[in-house]
Amino acid sequence: MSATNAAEPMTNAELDQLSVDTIRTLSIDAVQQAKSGHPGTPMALAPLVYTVWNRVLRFDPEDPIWPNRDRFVLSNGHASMLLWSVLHLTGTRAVNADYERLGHPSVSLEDIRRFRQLDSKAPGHPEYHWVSGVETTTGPLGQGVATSVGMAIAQKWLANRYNQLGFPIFDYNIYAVCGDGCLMEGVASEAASLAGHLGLDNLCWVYDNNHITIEGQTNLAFSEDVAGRFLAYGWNVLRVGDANDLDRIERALSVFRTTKGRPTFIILDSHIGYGSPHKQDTSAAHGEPLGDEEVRLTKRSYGWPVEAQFLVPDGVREHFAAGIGARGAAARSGWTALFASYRAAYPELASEIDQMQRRDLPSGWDRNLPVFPTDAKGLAGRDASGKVLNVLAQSIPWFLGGSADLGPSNKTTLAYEGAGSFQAGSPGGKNLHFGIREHAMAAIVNGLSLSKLRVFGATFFIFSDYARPAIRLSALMELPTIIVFTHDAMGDGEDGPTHQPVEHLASLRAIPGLVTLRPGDANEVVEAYRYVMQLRHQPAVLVLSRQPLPTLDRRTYAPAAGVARGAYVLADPPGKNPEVILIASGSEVSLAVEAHEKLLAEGIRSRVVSMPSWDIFDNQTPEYRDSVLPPTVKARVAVEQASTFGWERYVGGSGHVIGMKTFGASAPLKALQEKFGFEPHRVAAAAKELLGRR
Ligand SMILES: Cc1ncc(C[n+]2csc(CCOP(=O)(O)OP(=O)(O)O)c2C)c(N)n1
Ligand SMILES: [Mg+2]
Repeated sequence: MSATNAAEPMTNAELDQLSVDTIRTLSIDAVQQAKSGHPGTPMALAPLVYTVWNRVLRFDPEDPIWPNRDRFVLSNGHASMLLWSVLHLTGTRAVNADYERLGHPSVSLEDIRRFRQLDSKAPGHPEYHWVSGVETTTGPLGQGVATSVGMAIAQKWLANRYNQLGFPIFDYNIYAVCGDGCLMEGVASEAASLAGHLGLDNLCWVYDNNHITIEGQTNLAFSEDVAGRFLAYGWNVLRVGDANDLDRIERALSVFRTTKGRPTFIILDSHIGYGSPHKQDTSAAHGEPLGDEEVRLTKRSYGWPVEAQFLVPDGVREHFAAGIGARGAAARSGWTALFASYRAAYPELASEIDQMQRRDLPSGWDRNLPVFPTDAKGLAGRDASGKVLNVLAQSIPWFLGGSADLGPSNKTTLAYEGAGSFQAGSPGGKNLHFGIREHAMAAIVNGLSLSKLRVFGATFFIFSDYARPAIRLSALMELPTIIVFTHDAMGDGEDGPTHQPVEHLASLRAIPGLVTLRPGDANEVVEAYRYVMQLRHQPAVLVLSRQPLPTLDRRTYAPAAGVARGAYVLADPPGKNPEVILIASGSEVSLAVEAHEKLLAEGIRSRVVSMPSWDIFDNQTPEYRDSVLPPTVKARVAVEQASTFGWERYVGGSGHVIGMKTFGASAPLKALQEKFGFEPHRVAAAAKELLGRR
C-alpha cells in the first residue's frame, strides 16, 4: 500500500493499513533518531494496537480521564512507541495533576521526534502521571498485567456499588498487552491466578507470542504450554494465528466481550520486526535501532516513501477521528447525560463518585477515629490499626483492602456487619483476599488506586521484599496507596531471622516519595492513619508491631498529633534544655521513654523524640527540625530495632545508634531484646557515655 497514492479516495481497508504502517514507521523513526529503544515489537503489534484502539476501545481522546473509559495497559512497556503513536494519532488531550483538561495534545509529533529525550512526552517507557492517556507505568515486566487485575477488580466493585437499574455508570473493560517477559515473571502468574479465581470477565490480556526475548529464541528458557497454563487458571483462551489480521483480532476481542464468568487470554502469533528483511523474527529487532539502511528496506517493504521520516500521511488522523474519536465522543456524551440523570435520581451516590474522582474524602471521615486511653500494658500496633481500619471502612464507602492471607495476624480484617468478602459472586465485599501473593497484591493495590478507590494491602513486614517492586511503582506513579506491614521487628521472636526485618525500613525509606511510618503507640497509629488518608499523591507504608506497646499518657507526654510532622518532642527535662536527645520509632519509643525517666532520676537532662517518619520530618521547615533536634545538642542516641543504616543523619558524627548490624535470631522477645541491646538501661548507658558520665 502506497502512502502517496492518493489519486482516488482510499477504502477503509487501505486506511486501516495506512494507519497501521504509520504506527510502525513512527516507531521505527523515533527509535532510529533516539539511537535507542525497541522498534521490533511496535512493528509487530501495530495492527493489534490499531484494532484495539480504533475499532474497540471506548476511550474519548478529548477526555482521557473520563471515569467510564476502557483501560488499555501496555505491559510490555519497552514497546512504548506503540502508545506514543496512538496517543498522538488519536489526538489525545493532556490533563494535569489537578485533573484539569489542558487542551493541548498529550503527545505531539515533536515529542515523538524527541523520543527518550529530556522532558519529551514520549519517554522510554509508559509513565503514568507524566503522559496523559497512560493508565499505569510499565517497564518492569509483569507489573502492567498484574496491575490490570486491580483495575478489573475495581470495575467490578464500582459497578456493584454505583450501577443502578437503567444506570450502568461503570461498565468498562480492561485490555492489557504483554509479551514473553511478562508471562515469565512471577507477578503475572500470581495475578493471573487470582483473576481466574475471581472470574474477572472484564479483563482481557493479549499475549504477543513472538518466541523472542533479548537473548534469542524463547526456547532457551521458556517452553511451557502457556495456553494450558491459562486454561488451568480458569481463563478463556483464544488464539489469533496472524498478528496482521485485523478482522480476526477484532473477532477475538468481541468473543472476549461476550464471554461471561472468566477473563480472556488471547494468544497472538506475531513476528517481531515485521517487515524488516534482515531483522524480522530475530532478537536483533528487540532492543536496538534497525540502522539507516534497514530502515529504508523496511519502509520499502511496507510500500512507504523510503526517505520520509515521521510521516503521518493525509487521512490517517481523520481515520482515527472517525473511529475511536467518534465512538469515544458518543460514548462519553451518552455517559455524561446518563450521569446527569443519575445525579438527579441518586444524588448521594453521584457525589461519592465526584469525591472519589478528585481523591477527596467524605466530610466527617475521621470523626469516629478512636482515642486510646493510657495503658501501661498497652495495645499492639496491629490491634490499634485493626480498629482504625474498621472505622475508616465504615466512614469512607470506597475504602477497602485486605491481606495476603494474613488478615487474622495483620488484624486487617474488616469485621463489621456487612463488610463482606470480595469474590466473583459478591463483588461488593470490602475484604480483599489476595491469597499468598504479596507481589501481585501490591500491583493490584496500584490498579485499584489508579481506579480511584482508596485501598490497602497487608502482610508481614519481612515480606515487603516480595512486594517492593510494585510499591516502588506506587511511589513513581504518585498513588495514595497504603500497605499495612505488621510484625515489624524482633517481636516475631520465635519465628527467627527469616521473619525478622532488619534492612527493610532503610530500604523503604530509600524510595523517593514513599511515606514510611512506624508509629510508637496506639494513638500514634491513629494519627498515622489520619495523616496517610489525607495524602493524594503519595503512597504510604505503615510498619506496626505485633506485640503490645504501652499507650502513653498524653497529658504527661506530648500529643500524638506530632506524628503529622514526622518527628516531635515527646518528653523534655524540666526547663526544656536537653543535654542529650533520645530518638526512637515504633516499639523503641516506650523504651526511650523508660530510659529518659531513668536519666532524669539521675539528674541528666534528656529529651525523647518520637520519630515515626523520616521522610515527613525531612519535609518540615528547617526551623521546626532544629527545634526538635537543636544543632547545639550533639549527644544523641537513636534506637530502632532495624538496621542502623542511615541513622547518622540524625545522630551526627558524635552520636550513637542502637540498632541491628546482623540478622536476628530465634528466641523469645525478651531474650532477643537482651541479646541485641534493646533495653532501657542500655539506652541510658549509651546516653551517659556520650555525656562522659558513667
Ligand atoms: C522485570 C524486568 N526484567 C528485565 C527487563 C529487561 N527487559 C526488557 S525487555 C526484555 C525482554 C522481553 O521479552 P518479551 O517480553 O518477549 O518482549 P519482546 O522482545 O518480544 O518484545 C527484558 C529482559 C525488564 N524490563 N523488566
Ligand atoms: Mg517476545
